[in-house]
Amino acid sequence: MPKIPKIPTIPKNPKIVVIGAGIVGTSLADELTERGCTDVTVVDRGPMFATGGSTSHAPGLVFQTNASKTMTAFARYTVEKFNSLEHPGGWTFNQVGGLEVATTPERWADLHRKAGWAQSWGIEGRLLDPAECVALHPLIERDRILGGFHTPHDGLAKALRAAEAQARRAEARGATLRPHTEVLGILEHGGRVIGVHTADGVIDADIVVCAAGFWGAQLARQVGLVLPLVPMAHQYARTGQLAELVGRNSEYAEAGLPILRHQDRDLYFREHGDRLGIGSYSHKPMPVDMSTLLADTADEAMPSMLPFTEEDFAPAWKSAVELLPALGESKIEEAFNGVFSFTPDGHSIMGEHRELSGFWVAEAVWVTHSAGVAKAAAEWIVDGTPSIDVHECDLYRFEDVARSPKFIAQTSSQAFVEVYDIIHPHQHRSALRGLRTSPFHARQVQAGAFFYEGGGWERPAWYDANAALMQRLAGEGLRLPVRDEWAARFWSPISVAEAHWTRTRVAMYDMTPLTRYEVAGPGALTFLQQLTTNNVDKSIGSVTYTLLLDERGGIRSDLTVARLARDVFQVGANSPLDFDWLTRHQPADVVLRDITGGTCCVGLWGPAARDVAAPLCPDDLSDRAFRYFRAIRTHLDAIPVTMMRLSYVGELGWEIYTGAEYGAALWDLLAAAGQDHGIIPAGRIAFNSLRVEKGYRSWGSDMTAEHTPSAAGLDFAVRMDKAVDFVGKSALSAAQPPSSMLRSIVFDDPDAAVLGSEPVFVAGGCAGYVTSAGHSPTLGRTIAYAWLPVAVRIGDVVTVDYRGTTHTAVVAAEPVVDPAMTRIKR
Ligand code: FAD
Ligand code: THG
Repeated sequence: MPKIPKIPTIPKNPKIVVIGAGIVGTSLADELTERGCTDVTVVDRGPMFATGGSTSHAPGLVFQTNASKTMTAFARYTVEKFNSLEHPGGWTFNQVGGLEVATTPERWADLHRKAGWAQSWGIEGRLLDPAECVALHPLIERDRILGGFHTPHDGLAKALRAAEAQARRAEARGATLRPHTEVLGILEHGGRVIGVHTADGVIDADIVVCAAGFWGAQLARQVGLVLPLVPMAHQYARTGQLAELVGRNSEYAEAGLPILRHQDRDLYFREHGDRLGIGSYSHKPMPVDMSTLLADTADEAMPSMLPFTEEDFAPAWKSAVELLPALGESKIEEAFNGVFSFTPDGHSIMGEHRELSGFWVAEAVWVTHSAGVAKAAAEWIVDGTPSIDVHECDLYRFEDVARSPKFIAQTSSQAFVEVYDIIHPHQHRSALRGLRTSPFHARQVQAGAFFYEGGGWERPAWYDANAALMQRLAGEGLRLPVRDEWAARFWSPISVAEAHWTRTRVAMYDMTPLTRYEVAGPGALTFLQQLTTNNVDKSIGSVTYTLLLDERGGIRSDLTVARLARDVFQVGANSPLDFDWLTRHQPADVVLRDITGGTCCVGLWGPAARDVAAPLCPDDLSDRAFRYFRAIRTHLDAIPVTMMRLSYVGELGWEIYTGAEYGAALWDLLAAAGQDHGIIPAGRIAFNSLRVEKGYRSWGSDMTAEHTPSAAGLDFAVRMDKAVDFVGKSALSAAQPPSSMLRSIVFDDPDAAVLGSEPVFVAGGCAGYVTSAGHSPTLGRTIAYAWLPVAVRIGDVVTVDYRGTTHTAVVAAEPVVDPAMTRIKR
């Protein structure tokens, strides 16, 4: 059997050129050389190490806690590493701790949420009352604050020393440092990078890593790569001497007070000896025009320092003085508008160019995450797979819709505005909406849909037209949960009625945004067999649930594979990352097409689904004729459709696919045929609750590449005995049993709500975290998935901290609903 084309392997000790000697490039040189890749050349257009890039004047505040587990892990590694670096000039990390204060009840509540993240991701921290905050940071005006969140292991990075220390260590292992060497072009041959062109000539390379900071987008564009980052100016100012600080800090230490955030006013603070540094995000976004940047900064020593715009700082200064009255005696002595990268989602950008082997990027990285990103990038380059899940930072996570200059500019500006805002997990962008709509959109608007946005798609969360069901179901004994104000945002109890209605009657769900591909050609079967864990070599009409693993055995995605003809498969996938992964492995005899656009899908589910569809269909839809996990091409009335008998909500019914041009007719047909059966349209919230109670995982939140199938409870989708070796199989064979597992937990309080990432405690200690949750209409309780140690047993009681409120929950046997599959197979 032919082997799948492996992602090209690199020579044993490849020649690597790293463009940029900022904190990212130097950290990368260190990580690469540590892994035995010693033929590394770091080039920078500037001097080393005050190159003039963002690193040269980053004040170096490192707050580790982030909504993202991965970003937090990157930060934690950076702290660990910088704490151990040695530089003749002095410290590289000053662990003064971090303090975030709240001046509004909303922020105070949000700090509880953040304290939860810290526990979930293993960062030490404690919520403090105002007096405790002032004890830690005596400059704070006690009466201004409601409390604070203190993280003793956060602190200040001395970014330039850290860069130099890492670069020198790399140099000692054989790396070459070339300051004053500007890369003018990337050289390629036959789809591979072969070097870089500089003013001083060519440097040969097997691998080129673009770590050029906010210049990276320009460089990448030369090789046809869109990097969604926007250079943005951000104000940083230093006061004159403050009497309160005189004598507090030695010249060596620079700072002793915790780094401080006043996020209600978009400000942060650190000490510089007896002065204070103030960073402000309170001004309007100031995207930088790269074409005039050099001219704009011609008088500056640093091309990433723009002249200070005092008027933009005025409100920040006022707010700063309110929080720290000692500032009133002082004034700003030095200030600038410094430039660094913002991305649409605030995450970094890393990965290898798909069309140019050997061209890698490590971009839009804060000092905070720099060593963590560099480590993961080095593992990726050297070993082929990073040891931690990096999908949130993957270069190929962006949908086409998100790659226009307009989208990138808008969303990155918005990311700047919101950098310190309290962001609800279901808060969706308001600009650039309506870009991708299913053919059902007009009907959904008519039915009063409240739309979420995902991948550019408008996705109904619930329909106001279903409001009347609430009363009706209340009459049948359905109890609607009462949510707290935070959990009730972007949510409606109508969704509970929709979910219940699906379990008792029938509903139609817009599944159009479900990513789907056609995989066709003589090599299609072998290709899918070699990339996925389950056996997809089954009869025409079979549908298989299967996993994509990486080489380390981590779950890259979960898919459904429908065999529509001998050599034609339809794959139901999760994100653009799946398309990227398939494309990278695609052999010449396979055609891969993303057919999401141009087609549409309705999920028709509920006990009455067959009664709705059967009269419309020339084929026999009985359980005997059309079995679970089978697919057919047929017609509903006059509309050509592909029907797949499967259901992410765990009910009888089908996913019904057709061309986009038939979409509106299909919707109307089902709505009319379902009228006598009480059919309703139902939204994402109901959809999610139903799949959680049914035990189905959502890739990206419940499990990621960090987890193996057995840990995620998905061993049933892995055929170790399959004739074909699949990617990740050998890693699974060698894998240790997992130490934690994904479990279902059911909350005692029917009104308890959790939204994800909350810490879970067993016997008083934090043991894991919530991934996703919903209100189970069947149990009348909130139900969630949580990663918990394997020792935790079914029936054990756990507690969950939700923004400072403790909820109790019980570990439940899975699936909580319909373990016998009697609902779905009837
Ligand atoms: P850079 O440091 O910009 O390095 C990129 C290098 O690439 C540059 O040296 C440049 O000369 C070189 N280069 C570019 N193009 C070429 C080319 N064609 N050929 C050769 N060389 C090239 N982060 C935090 O974590 N905490 C903070 O408190 C913080 N505060 C900040 C405050 C300010 C005012 C600013 C401006 C940034 C702040 N940041 C902070 C962000 C942080 O500084 C940056 O995200 C980080 O330094 C980026 O590192 P880098 O190595 O990617 O980029
Ligand atoms: N529909 C289709 N494709 C998809 C999804 C979908 N691909 C991506 C994502 N969703 C995959 N997730 C799941 C999760 C569970 C199931 C289907 C897709 C499912 N599981 C059965 C179970 O666990 O009992 C399958 C059992 C079996 O292997 O037979 O149905 O929503 N098209």
